Amino acid sequence: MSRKLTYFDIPGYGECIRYMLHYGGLKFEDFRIEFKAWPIKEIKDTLPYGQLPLYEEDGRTINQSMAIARYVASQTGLLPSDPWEQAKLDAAVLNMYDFFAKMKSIYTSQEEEEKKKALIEENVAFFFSRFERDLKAGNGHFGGKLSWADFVLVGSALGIIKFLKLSVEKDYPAIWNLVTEIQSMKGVKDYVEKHPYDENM
Ligand SMILES: N[C@@H](CCC(=O)N[C@@H](CS)C(=O)NCC(=O)O)C(=O)O
Repeated sequence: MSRKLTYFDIPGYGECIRYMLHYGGLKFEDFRIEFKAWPIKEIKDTLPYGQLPLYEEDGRTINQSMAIARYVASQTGLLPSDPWEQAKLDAAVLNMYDFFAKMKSIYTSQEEEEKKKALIEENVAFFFSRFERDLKAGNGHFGGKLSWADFVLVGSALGIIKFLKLSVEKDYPAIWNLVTEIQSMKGVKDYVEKHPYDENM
């Protein structure tokens, strides 16, 4: 089976998909586009909605990071079969997605740097305290056992934190336990060693 993930050379929306593909041992082409060189019109114009990530499998293509992540989760044992459990995890992921969207809108806004920094800190505290609470309620995992929601947090939410040059290690122990757990897993460990968060930012 041929698989290709096209995304930027940064962590962010697409990073959790890379983590899951490595976790599942699914071979794929990790096609990276230089974020600093974007927009590249010849590529952007070919994308269904002009944005990345894009995932291709045996000639079929899907966009939307979380749709791709959920599909890859279904192929790697990270999506439960029970519809209620699935919905709970969808909600956890969409809570994180609200965080991504918030960060993106602040980061790209015209606000003064100082105001942006304050807004980012305020929202990180709002969301991360809730992610921490939800992880504790699930004994260390969203929904009680390892799933794609955990990978979205460690791959993408943390990737965004690092991209913004923020540090949340000290304040959120349950989150950091999960980071350690996932980043030590076979497949993910080798990947993380080759692509530390700050390599290309
Ligand atoms: N809803 C989309 C949003 C994708 C998105 O915002 N991608 C950003 C990078 S994280 C992008 O392609 N930015 C470049 C652009 O918009 O031209 C998804 O989750 O895949």
